[in-house]
Order: sequence, then structure tokens, then C-alpha cells
Amino acid sequence: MAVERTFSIVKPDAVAKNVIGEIYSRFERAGLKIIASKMMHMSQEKAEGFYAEHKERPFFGALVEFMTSGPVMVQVLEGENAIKANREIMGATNPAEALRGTLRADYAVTVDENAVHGSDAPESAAREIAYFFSEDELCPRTR
Ligand code: YYY
Ligand code: MG
Repeated sequence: MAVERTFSIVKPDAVAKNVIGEIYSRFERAGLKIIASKMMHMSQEKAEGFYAEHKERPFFGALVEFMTSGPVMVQVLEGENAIKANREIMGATNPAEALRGTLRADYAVTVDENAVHGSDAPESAAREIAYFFSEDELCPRTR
């Protein structure tokens, strides 16, 4: 298995619930390392660009409104198989379908406000990391 990097967001609903630390603990307990992290309040333009692949979907406007409704934490996670590992920690997009013990089962109620984002493939991970972080903001662990 390869060491990968993936991009993650603690969304405005989870920040409002004050569970940033709980969510970071899940990443750490699963062996994923946070190699970059910051809090930000996304502009409409930033959120629209991030979710451009969903531009034509009926929920796009509500999604952008939600993602700009409050601060988020954005982070880069590194570890073995990080992309798939993070998606497993997150659970299904719809919290009603998320397995017990996943972040979305524990911290989300509806599909439109579902606590976390995680990249779904190596290409999207690379694009999303570069959309939020410059190369010198990434801090790979050397010890
Ligand atoms: O990658 P993931 O977040 O699990 O789901 P996507 O299918 O990429 O959708 C992105 C985002 O859009 C989802 O996290 C919530 C929102 N959304 C929605 O509000 N309603 C849907 N029916 C599907 C997705
Ligand atoms: Mg997605």
C-alpha cells in the first residue's frame, strides 16, 4: 500500500457543533497524520470553484450557501491509503446510510449538512489540496 495524501474539510455544521477536536481524533486514531490545517470562512467564489463538478446539480446553490454559512477547517491528511481510509472514517454521503461509528453517522443528520468532506480519488485529492494550500504550507513528518 502507498502513502497518500487526501484533502478534508470539517464543514460549518460540525464547526458549529464544536467537534473539530473529536473529528481530528478520529483521523489520528486511524493512523492518518494532519500535515496541514487552517480555519477559514469561504467566499462564495471559493466554494463555487471547489464544488464546480456539481454546478449543474439541483442542490448546488444550497450547497454553496451552506459551505459559506460559517467557518470551516481545511486539512491535508497523510497516511497509508489515506483517500479510501478517510472516506471510510467519514461514512456515506447521506448520514442515514452511514455505518455506525462513522463521522457522518455520529455528527450529521441530513445529506445537505453532512459534517465532513473528503477527496474521492487521487486526482481530486491533488486538485483539492492545491486549491487550498500552497506547497510550503504542507508539513510532512520527518520524525
Ligand atoms: O463526496 P461526498 O461529499 O460524499 O458527496 P458528493 O456526491 O460529492 O456531494 C458533495 C456534497 O453535495 C455532499 O457532501 C452534500 C451535497 N449533496 C446534497 O446536498 N444533496 C445530495 N443529494 C447530494 C449531495
Ligand atoms: Mg464528493
